[in-house]
Amino acid sequence: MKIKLTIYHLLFGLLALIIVIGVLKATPVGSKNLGKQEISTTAASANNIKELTVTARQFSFSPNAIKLKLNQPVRFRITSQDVTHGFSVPELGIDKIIEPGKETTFDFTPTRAGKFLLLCSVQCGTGHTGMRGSIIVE
Ligand SMILES: [Cu+2]
Repeated sequence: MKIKLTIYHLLFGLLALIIVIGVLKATPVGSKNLGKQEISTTAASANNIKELTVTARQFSFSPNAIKLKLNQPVRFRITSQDVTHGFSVPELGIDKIIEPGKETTFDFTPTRAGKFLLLCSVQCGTGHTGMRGSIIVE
């Protein structure tokens, strides 16, 4: 009888502990506020970044000469007016697929000055190989 009681006590204690942990996890007031702060900080820096809109179509980029400032982050917003294209700058490690009807967005910070070849990396038709441009970092 005495042993049974101890097991029941143990089980009850364990159950109570699980409930307490569950309640603590469900209401992390401090960490929730922290999460919100982090999100707003990201939003603030997101608003400060310079945005560049590029349009791809058969068989060109517009603009086709993109000027960037060294070490200054930019956000590319690229769309296609017709078929799937690529937005590729091999020397800068950029290679994105641009699907029609969908904006492709990515952030990029140029850390090398110079003129870099921009090309379409998706076979998009007869003029594909001529679909080129440049990224100029100064
Ligand atoms: Cu192409």
